[in-house]
Amino acid sequence: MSLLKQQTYQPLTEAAAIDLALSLNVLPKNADLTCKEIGDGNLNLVFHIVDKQYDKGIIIKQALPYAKVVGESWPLTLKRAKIEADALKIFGQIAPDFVPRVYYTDDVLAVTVMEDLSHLLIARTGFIKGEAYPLISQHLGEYLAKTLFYTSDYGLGPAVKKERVKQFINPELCKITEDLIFTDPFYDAETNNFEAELRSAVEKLWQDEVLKHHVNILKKSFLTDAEVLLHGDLHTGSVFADHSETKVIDPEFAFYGPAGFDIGQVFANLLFQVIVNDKNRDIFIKHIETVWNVFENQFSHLWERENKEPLAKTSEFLEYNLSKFFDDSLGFAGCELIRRTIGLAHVADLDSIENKEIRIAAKLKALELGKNLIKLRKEIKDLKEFIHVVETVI
Ligand code: SR1
Ligand code: MG
Repeated sequence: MSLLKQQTYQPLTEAAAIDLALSLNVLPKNADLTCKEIGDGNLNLVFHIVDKQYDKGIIIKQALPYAKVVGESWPLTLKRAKIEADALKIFGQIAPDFVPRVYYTDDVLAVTVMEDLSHLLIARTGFIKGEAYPLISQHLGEYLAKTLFYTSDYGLGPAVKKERVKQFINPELCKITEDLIFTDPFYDAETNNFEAELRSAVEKLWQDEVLKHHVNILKKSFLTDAEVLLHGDLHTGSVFADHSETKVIDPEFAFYGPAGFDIGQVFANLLFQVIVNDKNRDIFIKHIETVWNVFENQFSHLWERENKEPLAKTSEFLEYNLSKFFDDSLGFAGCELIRRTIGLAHVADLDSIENKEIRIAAKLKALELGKNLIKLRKEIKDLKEFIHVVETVI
């Protein structure tokens, strides 16, 4: 039976992914297709299907009913495929240059068929290989300004926004973030994973009551501040790039939350390169500055020209919002730095450093910087002071 008519979920094989591709009419009818499962993320299967003759491809992404990174003992909702497809469509309308096109979705198979981006590289992988992608920060700043403005009360109007909040209720994926970013790294949880050499620094974090109070405040913001439709997992493994293009993928963690969360994840994942990449350190500091400057400029422009709330257009209220986003983003960046260093899901920027002494030194810096950003976020008034705090640690 054709996969399209199946009423039940089944994980695809490479052969089944080819059958599905052929039945969708998104590739030429007589296509000679090859397929490879290339998923290297924590959660899903990703099939890359290529038409050898015309050198054209598509991606079929399928959610598994469990978290691949842990195994079948960690069940996970298939509904995240619909959340991801819906978010890709919305972000694709708002910022088409930076989002892959979606060709087909199937909620039963938990499948999204989308544009092949294999001419690009995952940004984290490129960074580790020494690439710096000159336009990535300009593009991410623009992506953030557009997606965070046009999904807010001020870009959508409160009634439509409330419908969206309902559409993107995403409790299981939010729980992963609540646990892995805001809870587990701050006590002796089983999910944590770190080298013995880090233990004394980690135990200091666990005993730091002031730090944990700040993390509680940030977690409360994540739980309750339904400001904008977030990507929800905007690290550099969710970005494809080359010297001229940037595409943001994988919004399965999308939900209505605080705008600073997406910005903070971008900051933190660029900061890993500031910490480890001696050669390109200044370029990555510049990238961080550019993300914020482009975001601030373009968000302000949209706020002033497209605001649906006439009384909200004042420069004081814009400033109030930008200042909240900035403070929040530093705190969320701090939590991301810490959880990627000692929590369940690490980053290759740190873990791929072969020399143990250098790796441990880099991880200690990530922990120190994370802690400082969380505690000092409200005292850090602008980009200059932010970069100063970064430079005192590295
Ligand atoms: C069990 S999922 C672990 C991590 O992978 C995803 O990409 C998110 O970052 C999540 O926290
Ligand atoms: Mg992902």
